[in-house]
Amino acid sequence: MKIDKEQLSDYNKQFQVDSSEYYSFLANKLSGENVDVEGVVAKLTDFQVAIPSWALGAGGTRFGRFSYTGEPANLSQKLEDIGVLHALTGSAGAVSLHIPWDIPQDPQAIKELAKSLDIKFDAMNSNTFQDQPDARKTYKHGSLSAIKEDARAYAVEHNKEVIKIGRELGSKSLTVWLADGANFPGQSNFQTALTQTEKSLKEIYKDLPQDWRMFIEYKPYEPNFYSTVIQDWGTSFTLANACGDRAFTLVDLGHHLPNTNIEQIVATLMLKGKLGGFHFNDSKYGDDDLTVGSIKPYALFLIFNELVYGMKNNPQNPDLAWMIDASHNTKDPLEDLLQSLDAILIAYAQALLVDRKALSEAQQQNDVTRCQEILQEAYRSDVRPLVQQARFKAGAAINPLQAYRELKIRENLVKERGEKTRATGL
Ligand code: PSV
Ligand code: MN
Repeated sequence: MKIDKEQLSDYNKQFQVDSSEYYSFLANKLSGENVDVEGVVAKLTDFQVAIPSWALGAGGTRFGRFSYTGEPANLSQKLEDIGVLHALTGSAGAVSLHIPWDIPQDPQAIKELAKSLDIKFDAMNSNTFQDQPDARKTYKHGSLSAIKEDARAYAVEHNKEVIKIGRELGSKSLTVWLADGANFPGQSNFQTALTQTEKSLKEIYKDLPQDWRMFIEYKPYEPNFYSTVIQDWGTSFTLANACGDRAFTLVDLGHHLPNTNIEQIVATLMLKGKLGGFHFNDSKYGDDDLTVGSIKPYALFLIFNELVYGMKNNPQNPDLAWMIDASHNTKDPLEDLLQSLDAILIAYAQALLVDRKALSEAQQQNDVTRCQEILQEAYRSDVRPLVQQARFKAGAAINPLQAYRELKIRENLVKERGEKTRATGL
């Protein structure tokens, strides 16, 4: 299913007057405060977040999964779903493929389809956390860290294969997330596991094309519940440094123990020029993969505050690869992704409004109260007119979720695909 631009601009007409009055009011106020409003809107329009190929179907837990109706049954349909998100929001112009769940059978056709939908191929994700039905070696006792040499070599080969597939599509990065770890104390030797992991990552890195980057994702627990080999940003940072200039740490918001100061991690990594990728989601307890901004919007804002600061002040850090890494167990996956995209842009817009000069002055004077006021002033601003304006400029829907429902997109997808299709993924 494809949304045509004319259909959207007709649909937008009913909101245009309201939205521009609302926008003018805010724009006047902000201009009076020396905010470059058009600059902020341009940044919002440019911001593109990749949608992972596993997020278009319903998610589940180890206790089960309830499918959603009209789920995409193959990669082309997944791209079409991302095309719908991108047409509605103007900010989902990339896909992040997961191999082997979504190996393109006909790369050329997939490339053309993506191009027609204005979708780029962002980071490729390898998978050494599951055995495939035709697997020649098992990852039961680890992959890149495994004690058995043949399991490690098998996992390294898989990552090289993922790079190869990514090259054909025009991707420029590889994300490695390792599920490796231990369920019980004594099960593995921490130092050996880390040493093997570093060796394996270096092997993969050798195969990385010059214009590619490698992202090393960390996670404190799950699926292993006693220890994880790459448990935190420090471990990932050490490994990235050992690999070389094109290896970076990837921060997934759900991969922290409760109350971790993620914004400080972001600041440290950007200062060191080592933050490469970012996975958005939200959580109450652990790696819950909930809709972005649904539980801790202030934390999201504080994280964006550091990202915005880093993007402005840390030329040593590369442009980031943004991706939503959420799962939607009971909602329509596309509606959930629309809500996440909205929350991301809102937090970004709020962070762009922080009066950095005033903040720096207040910090110089140790005016703690004023520092807090400056951040909260930005956080408490209703920036939705700026986000709407950015979407309007991109020719997207002013209210994407409402448009999605009123244009009856899910109903049309069900008509096209049927009730019982099932998307690949966890
Ligand atoms: C692991 O929890 C993770 O965050 C990694 O990014 C995976 O690629 C993704 O979720 C899907 O399993
Ligand atoms: Mn992730």
